Amino acid sequence: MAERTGPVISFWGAGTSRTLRPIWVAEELGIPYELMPIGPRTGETQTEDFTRLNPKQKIPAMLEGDFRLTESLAICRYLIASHPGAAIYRPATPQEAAREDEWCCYLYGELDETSLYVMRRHRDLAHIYGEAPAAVSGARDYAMKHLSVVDGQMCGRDHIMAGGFGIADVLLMTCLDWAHVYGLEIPRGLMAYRERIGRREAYRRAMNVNFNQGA
Ligand SMILES: N[C@@H](CCC(=O)N[C@@H](CS)C(=O)NCC(=O)O)C(=O)O
Repeated sequence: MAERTGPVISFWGAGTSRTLRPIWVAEELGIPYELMPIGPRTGETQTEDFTRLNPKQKIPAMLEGDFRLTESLAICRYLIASHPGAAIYRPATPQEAAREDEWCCYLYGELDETSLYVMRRHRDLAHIYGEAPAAVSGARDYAMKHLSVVDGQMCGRDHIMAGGFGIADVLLMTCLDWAHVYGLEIPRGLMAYRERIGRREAYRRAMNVNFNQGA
């Protein structure tokens, strides 16, 4: 039987911190993929075809065969679980898995959704979700508080998990980039972390694909 060489995984969505995550993990793991670079708030998430793929009308989304998956974190987890290999950190014990999960829940819940996305909703997307200056400034303060907590917890480490670069770093880095774009002052230790992680080849390739839609 002829071996299948082309991409069997398709991603939808480009141009945001959330869409960068699966693209970056695929680049880290060397997984071939094709990208439908539909953007947020362009109307492309509202089409009938896309709504069939993701009734939430959100990006990113993934399709592999007839397996549909949404949620940036879930897609990254799936890519790592379904492509064994050493290229990315994988917890070896229940305790390590729990620690990594703790970080992912924390970063996703407190930085991504509760801080940065609140700022996006009530400032950039105020025409849809309503103007709420107090919510935006509260979210900004909240982000600053948790960036400082993360900085303290990291203690200058190269990666979140002692075992190496992993999914929690993907979440942290994409939140730091987002915070930077929003003009938040990132603590010095996290700035150094951001510079180090930003030198990863796979990150650079993914940034290029996600933001420039280049090869
Ligand atoms: N929890 C979701 C959030 C996805 C999300 O809100 N995506 C935004 C763009 S970052 C979106 O698709 N918004 C709808 C639209 O732009 O039409 C994830 O992490 O994947």
